[in-house]
Amino acid sequence: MCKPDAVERGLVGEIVSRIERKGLVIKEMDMRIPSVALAEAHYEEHADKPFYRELVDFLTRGPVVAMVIEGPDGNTFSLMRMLIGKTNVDDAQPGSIRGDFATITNENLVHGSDAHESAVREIALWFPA
Ligand SMILES: Nc1nc2c(ncn2[C@@H]2O[C@H](COP(=O)(O)OP(=O)(O)O)[C@@H](O)[C@H]2O)c(=O)[nH]1
Ligand SMILES: [Mg+2]
Repeated sequence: MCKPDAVERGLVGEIVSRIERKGLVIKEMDMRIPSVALAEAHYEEHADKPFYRELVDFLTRGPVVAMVIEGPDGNTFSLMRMLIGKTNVDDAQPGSIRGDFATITNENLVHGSDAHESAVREIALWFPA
């Protein structure tokens, strides 16, 4: 998902281009402002963190671009996490999306599922059948 900061900064094309050039396939794509309920459900694993409210406010402040990305194996989430880079901007390597374009961890441009099961859960949330 391109988060609101990515849309605000005009980086959606750059991010989508990197996904395509990697050889991954965009199966679904939808731009929308998520409801608070959707943002809360999306980040439910962080519900007990001190930054949860800030995270939900951030994700709902403007449009995001939600995508379903498919690769040849069951490891697409892992390939995407490589493209995206580490969560903390101090660790995100140049060459990754966060490493090249993000300067603050709170606004690090992209969300990527962190496991196959997370991807299944998140796809059902964002693209209900
Ligand atoms: N405000 C705030 N946001 C944070 C902090 N740590 C992480 N985040 C944000 O919360 C998102 C979710 O955290 P996490 O699942 O650990 O990272 P990700 O899977 O790499 O996106 C991150 O992408 C950051 O945007 C923090 O300490 N404060
Ligand atoms: Mg995460």
